[in-house]
Amino acid sequence: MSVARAWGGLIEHYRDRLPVKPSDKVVTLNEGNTPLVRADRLAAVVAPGIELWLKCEGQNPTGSFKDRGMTVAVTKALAEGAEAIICASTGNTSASAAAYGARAGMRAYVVVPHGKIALGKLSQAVMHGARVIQIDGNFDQALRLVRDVKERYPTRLALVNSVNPHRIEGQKTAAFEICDALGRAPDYHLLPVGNAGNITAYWRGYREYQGAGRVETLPHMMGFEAAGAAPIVHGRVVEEPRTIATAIRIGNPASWKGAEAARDESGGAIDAISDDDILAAYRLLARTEGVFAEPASAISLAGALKLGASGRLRPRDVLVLTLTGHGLKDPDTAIANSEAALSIPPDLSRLAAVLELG
Ligand code: AN7
Repeated sequence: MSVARAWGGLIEHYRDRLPVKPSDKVVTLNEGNTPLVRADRLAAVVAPGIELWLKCEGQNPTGSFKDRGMTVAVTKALAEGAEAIICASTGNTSASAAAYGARAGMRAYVVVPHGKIALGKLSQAVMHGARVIQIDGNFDQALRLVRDVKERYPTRLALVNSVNPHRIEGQKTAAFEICDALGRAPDYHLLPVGNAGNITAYWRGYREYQGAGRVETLPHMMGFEAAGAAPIVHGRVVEEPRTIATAIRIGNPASWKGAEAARDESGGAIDAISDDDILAAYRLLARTEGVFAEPASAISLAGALKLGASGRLRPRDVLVLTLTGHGLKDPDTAIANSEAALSIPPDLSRLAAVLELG
């Protein structure tokens, strides 16, 4: 009988493909190894005969894919002797930085746009003891600010946004996991695009696995921006990005070029999705498959529906959708987009009437 070894986090598992030295003390919450869930009921809605898989990144320790990059970035920050970590964030990066900062015993500072952070993410950042600094401005301005402060104090602070190359390195492991689970690369990989670090990371991961002979083919990378925050789709900076999907309310993505390279080298596309279509997919995903993802993540499904409707998909095509963050991150949007609870007295006949039994 073989003894299963507990999952020790993605640095332990993919160490030979990551920039971590044997002497680095690994800062981990056992992130990675997230479920890849087959979704046949949704597949039938998207296009006939396709295979559809959900990479459920909300099952990471802080509820988003950011933990993959953060374990590597904070491990390196600690090794390099930084006193503190800092990031700008639309929410999930701040939650992850706060948790990994706590784990490492380092101070964490997070700079966020005032009033535009989902409740769950803000709760995480404050609970893990990060100093939360709100600015009267958007994410792009917050990122500019933290890049400037990093430039002025280069050795004392570690910047843990995805402009930090260690973040991208960690995040590429999601592509490895998908290939390891499927025994091949998908035909299409669909994911949200905000600051564009993740699409850059996935593309690097798939190419690296192909280069190593682990997979033969590469997926078409299909990225989706919210229509009110779609700089890459339109080829110009959006000064005042707007969308219900606050995670991707970004008008000037740091990894713009990485996203374009992923799109062009893979024969993929980056498209825009309206808030109405994001919200419809958000509800459909939760109701059809029992998987609760936050609005920004649901854009992957909205994109799949659009791709299916275009007639481009063929039977037996394999699609993987990254669901980047857990639905519990943003309870306000969930409640606002669901039927209100019913209130009745504690009375059997009233309950039976509601159940259409009597
Ligand atoms: C759920 O937390 O930018 O294109 O500051 O939280 O790699 O930026 C979050 C981004 C998609 C976009 N889905 O990923 C932040 C932040 C969710 C996210 C994205 C984010 P990138």
